[in-house]
Amino acid sequence: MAGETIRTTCPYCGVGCGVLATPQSDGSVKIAGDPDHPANFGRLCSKGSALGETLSLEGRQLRPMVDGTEVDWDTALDAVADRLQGVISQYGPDAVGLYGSGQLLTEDYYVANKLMKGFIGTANIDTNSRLCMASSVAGHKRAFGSDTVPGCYEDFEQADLLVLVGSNLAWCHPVLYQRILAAKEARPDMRIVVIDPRRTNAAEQADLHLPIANDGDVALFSGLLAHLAAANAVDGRFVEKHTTGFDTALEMAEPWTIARVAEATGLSTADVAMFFDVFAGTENVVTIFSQGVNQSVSGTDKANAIINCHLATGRIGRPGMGPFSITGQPNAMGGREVGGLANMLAAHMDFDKADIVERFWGAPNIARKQGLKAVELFAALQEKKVRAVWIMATNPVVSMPDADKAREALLGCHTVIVSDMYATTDTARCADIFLPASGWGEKAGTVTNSERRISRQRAFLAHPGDARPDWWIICEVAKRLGFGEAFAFTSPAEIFAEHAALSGFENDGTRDFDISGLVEMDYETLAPVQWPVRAGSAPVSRHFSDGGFFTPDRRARFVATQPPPPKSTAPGQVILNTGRVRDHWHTMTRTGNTPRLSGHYAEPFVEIHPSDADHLGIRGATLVQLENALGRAIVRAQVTDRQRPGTVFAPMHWTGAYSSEGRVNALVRPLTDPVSGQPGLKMSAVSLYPAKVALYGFAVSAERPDCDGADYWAAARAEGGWRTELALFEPVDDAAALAAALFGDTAGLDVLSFADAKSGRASLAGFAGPRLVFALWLSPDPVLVSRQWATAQLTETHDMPMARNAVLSGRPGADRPDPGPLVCSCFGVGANQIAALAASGEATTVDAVGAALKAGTNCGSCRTEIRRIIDAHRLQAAE
Ligand SMILES: Nc1nc2c(c(=O)[nH]1)N[C@H]1C(S)=C(S)[C@@H](COP(=O)(O)OP(=O)(O)OC[C@H]3O[C@@H](n4cnc5c(=O)[nH]c(N)nc54)[C@H](O)[C@@H]3O)O[C@H]1N2
Ligand SMILES: Nc1nc2c(c(=O)[nH]1)N[C@H]1C(S)=C(S)[C@@H](COP(=O)(O)OP(=O)(O)OC[C@H]3O[C@@H](n4cnc5c(=O)[nH]c(N)nc54)[C@H](O)[C@@H]3O)O[C@H]1N2
Ligand code: SF4
Ligand SMILES: [Mo]
Repeated sequence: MAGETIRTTCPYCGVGCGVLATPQSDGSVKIAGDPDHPANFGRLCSKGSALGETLSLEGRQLRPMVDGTEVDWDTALDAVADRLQGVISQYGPDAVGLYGSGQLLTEDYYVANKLMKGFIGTANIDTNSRLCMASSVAGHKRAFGSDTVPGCYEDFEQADLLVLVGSNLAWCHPVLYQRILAAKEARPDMRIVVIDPRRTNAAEQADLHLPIANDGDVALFSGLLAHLAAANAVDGRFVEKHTTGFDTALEMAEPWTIARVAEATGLSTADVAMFFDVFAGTENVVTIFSQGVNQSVSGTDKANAIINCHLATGRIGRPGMGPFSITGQPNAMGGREVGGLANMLAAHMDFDKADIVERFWGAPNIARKQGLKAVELFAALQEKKVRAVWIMATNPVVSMPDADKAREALLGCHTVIVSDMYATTDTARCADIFLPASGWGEKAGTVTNSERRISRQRAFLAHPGDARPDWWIICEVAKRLGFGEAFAFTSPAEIFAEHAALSGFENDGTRDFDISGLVEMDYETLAPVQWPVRAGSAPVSRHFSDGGFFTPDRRARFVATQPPPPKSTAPGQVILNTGRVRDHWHTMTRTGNTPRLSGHYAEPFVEIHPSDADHLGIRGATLVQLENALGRAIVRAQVTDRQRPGTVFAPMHWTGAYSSEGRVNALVRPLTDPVSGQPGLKMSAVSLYPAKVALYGFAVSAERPDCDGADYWAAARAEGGWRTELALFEPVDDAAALAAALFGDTAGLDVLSFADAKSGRASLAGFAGPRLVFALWLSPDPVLVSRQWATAQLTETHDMPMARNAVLSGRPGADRPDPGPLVCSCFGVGANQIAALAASGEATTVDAVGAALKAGTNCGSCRTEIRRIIDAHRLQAAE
């Protein structure tokens, strides 16, 4: 039966878009952007639009498991409590740890923190936000005395200059990027500067791209501070009245002349000067920063070097201006509010406020000192200082630096408890106890987005099987540990009310985070609201325009920053930079289930500048081995001048579930920022070698192939089945035997085969009636078959011998042209289709392409790629 439309919030990025979910009578769920939500006003990106396709129960583990056996909840919860209690009794509370996630809802997070820091009595609870936001948090606290994002999204639209530092907003916060592009279209004078070593999709639309050398940011913003002073752009009144430390910071910055900055950043003096001039000369400036800032061993200094420039010019907290740390996960901000980080307590209180929290909770065992931060926690697991760990809503075997070591630490640990929806994640495979969590659509609570806006997530599906929300699981364990009274919550609403009350408890305006005005509200109908919401006052959108910082003297602090010494790599090594692609979410546990989101990039890859590729003997589309002392990975080479020479880029997404050796974090060093403890995930030295491949393969199949026998594989969902890249390091003589190993017994199928001894190419295709069951193409060189076309054959009918032969030969017939690599995932439009339109002159603008093919007309995330294709044709035509 079709259900009513439920207003909820997207579970992916920190934009926090409102979503309308309407269950349909056929069991599917219709997804649309919520036109009334102030984050997105109806827009959704490719990931948000495809949410309906991630709700299938396929692959879900719906019963608890203890030591590999399915059990009921009582047994599982007793086992968790017994094992934790056993470790605590023998080794003390600091021998247990909890590793959580910015994807927990505020209510889950609140009880997790309360249990650990107030009742078990250890601050060993940290989260994947340590890998994500910790340097921004530390930078905010150093400058403002509190972890406060001063502005709001509207500022992006009102700014005359937007500076994106280490942020690929076009792919990682697509709806905000679309809002910015729309504002720029309305006000073409608006300028966008992108500071990123790679020419990203965000950089492609910018007025100025500064391809900065990795970790050149502190030098750049130190130089900018010196320039602002020299150019008389400093707001003397603001600095005098609301800040301290300006002179020392300036003194440290002054040696950073444009020439020295250029040298340290690898930028031209002209580009540096242009950036400094436009920054100095524009009052309405917003600087958005993300993981190119945070994920660095100088991350906190980068954040402060940026904030210094905004404090110096007084451009903070007023419309259209301010430093803006953009959050990654849907509830990265909520996690900071409840104290999910090991160095914070709760409700933005530090450990010096432990008495307040102790009183409020009636806590028997309040933690009074910081706990272990993520990287330290995994080191402590390895050293057996921590003997039991509970991992919730994160996949550290993929996402932690030195990921092989993280796995080893878990495998050697006495008790590993994992709460997830899927028991097949690389991390859940290390669990002694698996707890089946309810997922998006099944659970209810709140999330806080990048602009401090709290929105409800609401359930529109029943809990499947035994799956339960995290808050419930945590409270049940707390009861079994003897803390029943403090965890007697029966709903997320009750938890939220307590969280809101704590934020106002003994606050009196001394702490930024105060939502005491929400204690009495109706949780069910709560509309999106920005904090603070103090009891009796209106919500506040912007902070600090008139000082009022949360330091003891209410003044902001300039932080004198010193750029890190230049990094050198050993001869033959390059710097490995890592990050995200448009359509995948982290370790792909959800986006990997949808054909629509698996087509844009279907394989782990590394982007290499042509000069490095030449030098290293690496050809595009071949396989490359990345290696260093920590580990190795094998991925596809993409040769592109969008890279800086000397650095390569690989996505963080691929896991052991989707590839043989695509987990790049096996190579990422666990070095951390000294202030925030955040690891520098974007800068590891690696060596690159061409992989010694004897035979490349590509396959499409109705069922997932068994790739155990392949030396390299990467499998991706496709409409109608799977598409799989393969490679073998030794030659194979019997292609039919290989096909049987991959696809099972082929008896019963009509199998066509082709082999050419001279070229070494071979192919096989198996049909059941008109349906293609599998096709396999083999070649000593990378297989030259159009992936989009080949994949589409899984859903075509093949009655005619000609159609079957076309499959075998891997060549599209005239009746079924090759659409080319996927560009628009919403409407399945490929690059060749767009190029053909551009070449024919029928469409010369992105909108015209949209009118003809619909591409780019839903979420808009692919519009920059469409533009690139059109521009390439313009250039060709002009040549
Ligand atoms: N599609 C998609 N969107 C997502 C996510 C996802 O998994 N997929 N994840 C979400 C999460 S949790 C997060 S944290 C955000 C991350 O959002 P972003 O931070 O925008 O994404 P990243 O790709 O990790 O890194 C951003 C850029 O930093 C650049 N960079 C690397 N080193 C440096 C440096 O030293 N200086 C400068 N200036 N730049 C550098 C990289 O080249 C990269 O282009 O995305 C969120 N949104
Ligand atoms: N090299 C490199 N490494 C990185 C990064 C990088 O840029 N480069 N980025 C870092 C950053 S910013 C981040 S945020 C991390 C992300 O890394 P992870 O947090 O490890 O990645 P996810 O795939 O989002 O993991 C979330 C897990 O929680 C499960 N899950 C989803 N919803 C729920 C729920 O409600 N309850 C429970 N119990 N489980 C749930 C999902 O199935 C999934 O297994 O990666 C970090 N690692
Ligand atoms: S931008 Fe996309 S992923 Fe982020 S919240 Fe909005 S719809 Fe979700
Ligand atoms: Mo993140």
